[in-house]
Amino acid sequence: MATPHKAGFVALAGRPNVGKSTLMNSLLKFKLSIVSHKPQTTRHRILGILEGPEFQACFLDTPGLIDEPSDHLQKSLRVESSRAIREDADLIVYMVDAVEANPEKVGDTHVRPGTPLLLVINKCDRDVAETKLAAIEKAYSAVLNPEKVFRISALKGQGVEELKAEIVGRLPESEAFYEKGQLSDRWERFFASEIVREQVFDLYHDEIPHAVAVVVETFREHEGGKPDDVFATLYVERDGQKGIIIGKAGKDLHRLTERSQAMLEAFLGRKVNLELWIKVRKDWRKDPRSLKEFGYST
Ligand SMILES: Nc1nc2c(ncn2[C@@H]2O[C@H](COP(=O)(O)OP(=O)(O)OP(=O)(O)O)[C@@H](O)[C@H]2O)c(=O)[nH]1
Ligand SMILES: [Mg+2]
Repeated sequence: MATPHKAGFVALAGRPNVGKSTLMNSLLKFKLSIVSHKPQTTRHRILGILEGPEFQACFLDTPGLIDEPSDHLQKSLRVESSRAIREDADLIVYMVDAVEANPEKVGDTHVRPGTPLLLVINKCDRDVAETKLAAIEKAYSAVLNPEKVFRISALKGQGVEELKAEIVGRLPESEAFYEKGQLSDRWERFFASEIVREQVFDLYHDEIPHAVAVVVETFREHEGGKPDDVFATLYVERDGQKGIIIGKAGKDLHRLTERSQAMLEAFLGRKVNLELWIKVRKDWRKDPRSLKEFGYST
């Protein structure tokens, strides 16, 4: 008898910066989700599909969970995460940062009982004492009651194959949810805006990356080898931020455009002509209408 097909949704949950997006990319062996060393990089639930002939694991990368949202954007991020974790997931992979986690202060994990959960202690390539790892495992297990605990390095790929096998083994029997061969439910336009945002996280400091929203206005493909046109607007909250992004004689904006274009070309596997425009939308993070316009759920 043929093995029944398995499929399900696997939410990657945890505080900001623990390595959720890095793990999803490592599982997919493809850089789908943007990563930075600054917290609150991911702003949407991002679907990444891993499949084999007999399974389809639909990973949901989520914005890092924060306790007290301070503006509408952060509220929107929390809604996205909660929905993925509490409503969509057949399995939760809850990630903890081995270096940053404080086993004495687990706090609210935002996870409600009822969905099977794997506890993943990430960044184990860093120098962390065994006593600390054991304390993290104990403290988080007491709150989350995991089916199993993994110690991994998403960055180095250590332990990722074992985790993947466990996840696939736990998928419920089901038909595929998405057409086979599909990698995500978002399109090139979305990933183009994310790639620009990743470069903003990389090149600018302090509040700037958090104050930028990227909207792709035009994505025009051309026949006959002419590069695709990608025109995007970067919204910032204040005039001063616009000046910082542009830099002296436009130098910084030029560097941002150049780097984003190279990354986008690598992602798409074809040439693009990227143009970026900067506009001020005062305090957009506090304005539900702007959030909606920029593609955030409200
Ligand atoms: N040393 C080490 N660094 C890691 C590991 N996994 C992720 N990182 C780094 O941790 C930082 C955060 O990684 P992300 O994948 O963006 O974290 P995230 O949980 O998606 O963060 P948010 O989207 O802000 O919630 C990046 O600088 C990663 O390179 C790991 O296993 N080891
Ligand atoms: Mg992320």
